[in-house]
Amino acid sequence: MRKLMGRTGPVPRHLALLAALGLIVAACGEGDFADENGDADDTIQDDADVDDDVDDTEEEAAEEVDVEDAPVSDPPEIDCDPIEEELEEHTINFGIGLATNSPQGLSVQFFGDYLEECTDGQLTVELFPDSQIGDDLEMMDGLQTGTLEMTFPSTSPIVDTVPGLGVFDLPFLMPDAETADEVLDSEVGDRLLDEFEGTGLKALNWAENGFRQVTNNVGPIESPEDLEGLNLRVMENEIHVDMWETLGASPTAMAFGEVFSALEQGVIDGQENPWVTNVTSNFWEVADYGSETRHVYTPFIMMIAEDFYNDLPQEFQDVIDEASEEAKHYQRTVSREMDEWAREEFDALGPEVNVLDDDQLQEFVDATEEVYDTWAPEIGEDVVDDVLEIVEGS
Ligand code: TK8
Repeated sequence: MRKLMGRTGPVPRHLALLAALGLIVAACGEGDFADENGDADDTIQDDADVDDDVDDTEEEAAEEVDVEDAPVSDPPEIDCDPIEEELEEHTINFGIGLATNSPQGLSVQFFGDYLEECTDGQLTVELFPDSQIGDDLEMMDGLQTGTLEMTFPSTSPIVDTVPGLGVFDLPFLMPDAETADEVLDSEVGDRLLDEFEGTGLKALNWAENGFRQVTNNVGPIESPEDLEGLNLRVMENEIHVDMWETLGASPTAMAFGEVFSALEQGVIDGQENPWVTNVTSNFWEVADYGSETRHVYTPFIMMIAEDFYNDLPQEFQDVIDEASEEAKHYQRTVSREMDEWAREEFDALGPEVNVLDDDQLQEFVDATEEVYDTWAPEIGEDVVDDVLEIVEGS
C-alpha cells in the first residue's frame, strides 16, 4: 500500500489587436488539436467563444486581489552583457491561462524584462493573461499554426501530445515541492520535455502550477463520501476524470477559461486548483468551501513555437534559454511563497477552509490506488517507474 508522505479580475479593456489575435487563435484552435490526436474530443467541451468571454468578463467585474501583501521575493537581478549587434526585432506574444498577478504572470513579466534588457530592446514580450486568447490547448495550437509565439500550459490537458506527462496526474504521487523539483529536474524530466521535439512546440522548461485543492458550493470535503455526486470541473484529462469517478464524484472535463462562469451559473458545484489560482483567478467569489486535499501536483511547461525559435539567430536563442531558466526558478519560488498566504487569503475572502490531516488523506489515497494500475500502461511503465523511484527515495 502506498503511504501518504507527507475567471478573473478586471481584465484590461481588450485592445483591437488582442481581440483579433484571440479570434484567429480560437478559429484556428477549434477541433484541430483533438482531431490530430485522436481521442481528445470526448473530454473537451465546446471551445470558448472569445466574444462571450469579453462579455462575461465585463459582467463579472470581479475585484482583483491585491497580492502586494503576499510574501513574495523580488525577481532576481538580470545579469547579462546586452546584445548590441542589430538583429531583427520581435515582439513575442505570450498567452497564459492565469492572471497577471499569479506566479505564472509574474514570471512571464520577469522573462520579458530579461529579454528586453539582454537584447537591448530587440526582443520584447506582450503578455495576454486570463485565457483571453484561448485555453491551454488553443494556445498550443496557436504556437503550432504560427499565430502565437509562447504559452505556459499545465501538463494535464496535453497528454495526447506526450503521454508520459500523465504521470503527474496520478493521485497523491508527489509528497512535497522539493520532490517535485527532483522529478522535474531529473533525467526523466528532461526526457519528457525532449518528446515535444518535432511537434511544433519547443518545451523550454518546467515550472509549477502546484498542489491542487478542491473548492465547492456544497460542503467541506473531509472524506470521499463528501464527494458523492459532486459535480466537479476537472481538467481535460482522462486520468483526472477516472480519479474523481473512483472517489464517487461526477467530474466534468472543461477548459479553464469557462470555469468561473460555470460556477457562477451553477452548472458545476466545484473545481480544483492550487490556492494561489483559487485566489488570483477569483474562485473564492464563487465558492463556499475550500478543502486542502493536495491530491495532485501539476507542473507548467514554458513553451515556444518551434519554427519561430529555430528561425531566430543563435544569440537570441541563447538569451531565451537563459531567461526561461531564470524565470523557471523565480516562478517556482513565488508559487511556493504564495501558497500558504493564498490559503489564508482564500479563507479571509469568505469561503470556509478545512485542511485534511494525514489520516483523512489516507482514505483518499487508499480509494484511488487502482488508478495507478489502470493508467500506468497508457502513461508508460518506464516513466511511472522512474518517477516512483525518485518519489520513494525522497
Ligand atoms: C491555466 C490552466 C490552469 C489549470 C486548470 O491555463 O485548467 O485548472 O490548473 O492552471 O493550466
